[in-house]
Amino acid sequence: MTADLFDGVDEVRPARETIADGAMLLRGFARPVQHDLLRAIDGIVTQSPFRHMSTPGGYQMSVAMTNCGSLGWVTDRTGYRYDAIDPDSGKPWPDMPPIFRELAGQAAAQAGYADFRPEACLVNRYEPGARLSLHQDRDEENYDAPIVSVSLGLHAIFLWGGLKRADKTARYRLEHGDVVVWGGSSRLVFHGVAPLADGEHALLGRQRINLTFRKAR
Ligand code: MD3
Ligand code: FE
Repeated sequence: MTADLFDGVDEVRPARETIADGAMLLRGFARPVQHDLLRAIDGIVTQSPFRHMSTPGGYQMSVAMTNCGSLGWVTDRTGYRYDAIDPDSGKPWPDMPPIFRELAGQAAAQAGYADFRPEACLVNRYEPGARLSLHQDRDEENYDAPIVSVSLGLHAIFLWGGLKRADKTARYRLEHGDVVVWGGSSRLVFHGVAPLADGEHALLGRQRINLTFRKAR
């Protein structure tokens, strides 16, 4: 076989990289639908704009958030929870766009999780300097389903720790179009995002948007 037999193969079969047991990085997996995703995000944000939520500890998050789907993740002074209602609009979160469902389902299937049907999609917006400190995702009722995340816009340095907060962290650069499926023994690993470096992305400008798909119940 010659090298040129592989030319173009990456276009249809994205590179996969295993980050840890159960955690698979699909580089560029979302690129073919990038414009559809951005259009869908615009629609969501028109109904439920990005906002900086407060934590139970009284801090305002540097990451701005909104949601779509039948449940959305929210935090306020009383705690973290999934809620069917956007507390700002008083209305249900925007429907999950079909392109979101399809992308999340196909990514999960690539990583070996058939029939992933998330009802919650958290949309995180990072501007330069915004960060997410080390945490576990534990607000879901069961941890059997994976979480699928989609990175768009400026790259982020993703911090990947262990099952204890003090475990040392590895760093991964997540770029525009990268999709990660987090399941199995990776589901409860501590993780975070380092302060976003300034930059200018051709499609998104000075921001990074991350979609996080979850089965909450
Ligand atoms: C690993 N978001 O919303 S996505 C979050 O880039 C969150 O906005 C980050 O962590 C972001 O909770 C990271 C990657 C991610 C999401 C959930 C995970 C990694 C995960 C759950 C378990 C293990
Ligand atoms: Fe998280």
